[in-house]
Amino acid sequence: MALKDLVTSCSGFVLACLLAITLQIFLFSPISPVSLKLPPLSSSSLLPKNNILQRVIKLGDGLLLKPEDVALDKEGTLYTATRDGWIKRLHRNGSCQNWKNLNSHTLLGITITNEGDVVVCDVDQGLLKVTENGVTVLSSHVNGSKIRFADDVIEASDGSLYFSVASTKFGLHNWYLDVLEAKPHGQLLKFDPLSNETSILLDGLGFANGVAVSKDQDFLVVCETWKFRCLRYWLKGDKRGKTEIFVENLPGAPDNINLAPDGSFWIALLQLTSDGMEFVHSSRAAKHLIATSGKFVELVNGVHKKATVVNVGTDGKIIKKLEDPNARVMSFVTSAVEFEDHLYLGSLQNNFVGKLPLNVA
Ligand SMILES: *[C@@H]1O[C@H](CO)[C@@H](O)[C@H](O)[C@H]1NC(C)=O
Ligand SMILES: *[C@@H]1O[C@H](CO)[C@@H](O)[C@H](O)[C@H]1NC(C)=O
Ligand SMILES: *[C@@H]1O[C@H](CO)[C@@H](O)[C@H](O)[C@H]1NC(C)=O
Ligand SMILES: [Ca+2]
Ligand SMILES: [Ca+2]
Repeated sequence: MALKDLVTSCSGFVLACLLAITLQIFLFSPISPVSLKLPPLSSSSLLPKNNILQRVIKLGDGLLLKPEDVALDKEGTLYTATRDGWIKRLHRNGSCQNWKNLNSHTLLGITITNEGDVVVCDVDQGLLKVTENGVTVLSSHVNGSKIRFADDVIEASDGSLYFSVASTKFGLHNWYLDVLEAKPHGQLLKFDPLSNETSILLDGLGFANGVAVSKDQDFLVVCETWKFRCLRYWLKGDKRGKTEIFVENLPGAPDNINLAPDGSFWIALLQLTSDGMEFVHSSRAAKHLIATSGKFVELVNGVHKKATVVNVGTDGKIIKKLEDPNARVMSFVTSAVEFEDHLYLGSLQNNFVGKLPLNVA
């Protein structure tokens, strides 16, 4: 065979292989992506860099497996749901108690009601109530469909429970595919404890995550992770039932949000993309390719590289930003709760709750 023929047949073979791989990637892709606009870089340079989150004290180190969210009751007992299915309690005297086992690896947002009950989101089962006497499912269906990926919950003073569904399409283990697809599959739901009914308040949200109620109970804030913004949903007044942007172009992708005692909010921000991988979000072809392998997704996903929380006023202005810029002590911080001049930080990477005195911040 002449060299020329060999080159021709080889390149033909290579071309056929490339075509086969491409078809494979597009036909069997788990996502049908669109382009995602990342916030302008200027939004992250507004506030000075710092490493304040490296000063946390580690609570329950090694005993609390990836505590995504934390809540404190009026007495100062801390509750968190861990990856091994426990609702654990940290008492003021420092002791860590395995309180209730819910036999689930997918417990996320947690809150304490005015009556002192614990309500927790389970990605698989929906909204659960946990008391000394046991566990009950409060809400598992909405509008005839099973609730998938309940993410965060908050109680309003009238007893209504507002909770988010991050994605009706993807699950907790492949949540990043929702980011890559960049189509809004999130919802804001309401559970009415008088009728036991669940209704859809907002649909088509970009990974609906943290939910908080304002100090005056006049609005809700719900965060849309890959839209880098949070929405304000009015509960009272002329704008009741209306939605507007609360804060946008956040210097990170918002996860949980919690009301601070002064009426402002603490929002945990995720570094959604590894440095240098931003181009993936504007290329449908790159997204299809990345979605074929968990290893590729890990390369693009930047959540383990950093920790950031911001304090945002009721006017939607960022007041403060606290970071661990190189994940030396904490990364993938998913929640920040203020209680008695300290911040308590949950994470889907660390096996402790971080406690930060706010007088150093
Ligand atoms: C800490 O407080 C809890 C709750 O009051 C109690 O059950 C526990 O025994 C205490 N542990 C220690 C070491 O004092
Ligand atoms: C409720 O379900 C019906 C029937 O499946 C559907 O047409 C409708 O769009 C749903 N409503 C909402 C708000 O999702
Ligand atoms: C709501 O559920 C609770 C607990 O299952 C039950 O006791 C109560 O009667 C229910 N209320 C209505 C209006 O169905
Ligand atoms: Ca929460
Ligand atoms: Ca969350």
